[in-house]
Amino acid sequence: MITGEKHHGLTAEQVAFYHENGYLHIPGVITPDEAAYLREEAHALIHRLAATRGGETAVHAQWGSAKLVSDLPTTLLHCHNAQFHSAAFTRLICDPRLTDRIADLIGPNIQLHHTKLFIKPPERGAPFPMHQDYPYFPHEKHTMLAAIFFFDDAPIEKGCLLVVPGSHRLGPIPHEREGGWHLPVEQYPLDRATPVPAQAGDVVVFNYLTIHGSGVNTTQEARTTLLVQMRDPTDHPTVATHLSRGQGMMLRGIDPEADADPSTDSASRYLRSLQD
Ligand SMILES: O=C(O)CCC(=O)C(=O)O
Repeated sequence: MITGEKHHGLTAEQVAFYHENGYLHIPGVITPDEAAYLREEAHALIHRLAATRGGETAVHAQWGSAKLVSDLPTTLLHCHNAQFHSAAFTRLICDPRLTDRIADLIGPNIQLHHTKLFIKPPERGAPFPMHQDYPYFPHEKHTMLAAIFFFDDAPIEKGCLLVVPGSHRLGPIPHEREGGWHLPVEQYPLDRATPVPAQAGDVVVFNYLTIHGSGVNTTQEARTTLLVQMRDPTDHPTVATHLSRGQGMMLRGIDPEADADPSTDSASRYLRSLQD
């Protein structure tokens, strides 16, 4: 049933934890059965893409800087904006069990920036060096956050998310660009960050200023996730970068600026005004 009513929410403690620490682990957002279904859908999609595009390397997305934090020959399988490939992901990113909770963090109107499906393969799933997401797509008000859905369990040894609690309060920090925006690996080693192990069906949310990364998957099972990057629609980009198909789709509430100018979404409108 489609309704504007709010059915899900975070506790006052969860909201305070997010604002204090810059991240939040929300257990059981979807059921284990749903997570298992989406896991199959994710693996089928990656196999389809690899077959269509001429092999697994066509869906490899490991950052060049991953080799700075691991000597293993690691790989990462990836699909950008998975909702354009399977309606299961479209339904997921609009699901009020996600969006009602995100509304408690950034307000009632939630706009999609992009999604990323990641599979860290068994024994060699690639790490992410510590970084903020800010340099990839800077915005004015810093409402931007990521919610990672876990479709299978992600204990520490599977390369779970790692965070530096409270680091969002530092604001934007200079990054190294080579091999993907990342922080100096000697200064921000993975083993000094706080692990956020998760179970199938959980969601971990973090602000784009929160320093985060993840380790190598050394287990016998793949780690399968969908990262959903979202913002308040009135939080505009400050640089014309990282635009992608589907950006600006409303996941919850309204886009007050689109109501005033229906020709395009708020991000494109703002970028057009920068170029004028
Ligand atoms: O999925 C992960 O382990 C981390 C992903 C990440 O840091 C990113 O995409 O910026």
